[in-house]
Amino acid sequence: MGRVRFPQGFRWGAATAAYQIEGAWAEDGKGESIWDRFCHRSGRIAGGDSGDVACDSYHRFPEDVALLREMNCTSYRFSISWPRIQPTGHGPTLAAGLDYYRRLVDALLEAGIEPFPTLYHWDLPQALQDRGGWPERDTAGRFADYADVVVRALGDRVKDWILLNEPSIFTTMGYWVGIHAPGIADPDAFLRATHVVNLAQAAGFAAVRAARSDARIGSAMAFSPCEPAGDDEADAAAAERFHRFTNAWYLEPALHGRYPEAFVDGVPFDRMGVRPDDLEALRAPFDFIGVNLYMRACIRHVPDDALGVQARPAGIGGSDGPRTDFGWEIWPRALSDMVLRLTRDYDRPVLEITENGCSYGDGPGTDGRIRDARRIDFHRGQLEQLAGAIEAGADVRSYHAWTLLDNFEWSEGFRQRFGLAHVTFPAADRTLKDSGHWYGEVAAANGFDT
Ligand code: IFM
Repeated sequence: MGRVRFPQGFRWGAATAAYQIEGAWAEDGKGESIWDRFCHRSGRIAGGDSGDVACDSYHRFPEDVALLREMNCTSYRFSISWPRIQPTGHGPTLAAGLDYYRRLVDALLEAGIEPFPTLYHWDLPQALQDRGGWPERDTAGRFADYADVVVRALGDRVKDWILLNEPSIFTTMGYWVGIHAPGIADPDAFLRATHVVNLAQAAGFAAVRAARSDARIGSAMAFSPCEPAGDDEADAAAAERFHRFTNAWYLEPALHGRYPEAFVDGVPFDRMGVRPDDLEALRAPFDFIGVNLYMRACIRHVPDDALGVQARPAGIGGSDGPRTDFGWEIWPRALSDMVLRLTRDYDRPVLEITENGCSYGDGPGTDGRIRDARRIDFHRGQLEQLAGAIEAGADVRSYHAWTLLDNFEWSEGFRQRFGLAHVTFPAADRTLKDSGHWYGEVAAANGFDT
């Protein structure tokens, strides 16, 4: 028997996002977000679900804090709903919205849990979408103003800030594939959105730094180590292009003021709307990189794509590992491979694991207990790999399981359950699963036996 250990002071946490758990979608003056609109009107969410009520965390957050405490968590990653603070995305702020997050933060601090908020986890105010959304340059400045308001209000109690959650995903799914809000499928709008989001990231970084010089600031990126799907050189080159296009597209601009060479015919600056002085304005010298990781990507060369990256995943992960109930391949090495690549490529940056988890539908047995052994196996496998990467030199400071509660899983509605705690919908009653109890033991012991 061996022991998987983590460094002293390593932070154990769980993650959530406002639209996925809060509910109260139109309460206390909150504005409409693109997700409110998309759920109410698009007809594209499984089961016709929406985040109108979700886990009702807007009213029941003390129960969330109690669960975190029961799991010995020392960190909680949650997100702040922009339209709860600025209903139309600019102008006057809502005292009730700021007050809600103040109460949440205070409850966390009182429980000995560090608040780790994300400023943008996909719920853009609909009014900003009506003015063009992320493809519109002005949105970058609006985001910086919003970041300034929030950090001035909460910065006396919150030290660590995540600017954006998974920019590659919300731009791709929202503006290119169109299955997430705002439901647009337009490659040119997508390309412009990627640049405006990078401008927003840098402007947001500067705003947070100006409001609190002692803040720790980063973004949470969706990472997947990219492997060639086949043996030929074309797939190998495509895998590297795809890595640059997904993993590095929001990192290279922030850390080096440049776009990576992801396109076969060069970066499409014109289509992206890049202006002469823009590249320098993209810099955001992060204090940490947030790592959201679920799977590896196995990439094929495709000569006929509309963007010019000429690379596409051959499936959801690879085809060798077992799958979660969502159909995602389980490949624990993906986490260590990615963490070690970031460690090599960016000169050993501070890394925070901001999301990692799996969807399984296990519900309560007749005795009420939720036996989700597969989730325990999943986290165990990932954590073994993570400990190995730390041993090999990576500077990883925390691990946040996705997610604290079963919640609204975007276009999948409530049918995918990623939580360490089971939630009944629509009653929103919470019960810790076996995995939650196990996670609490790991957090308390800062490791586990193998
Ligand atoms: O639920 C999402 C989360 O909002 C962003 N990262 C991936 C999770 C699982 O799909």
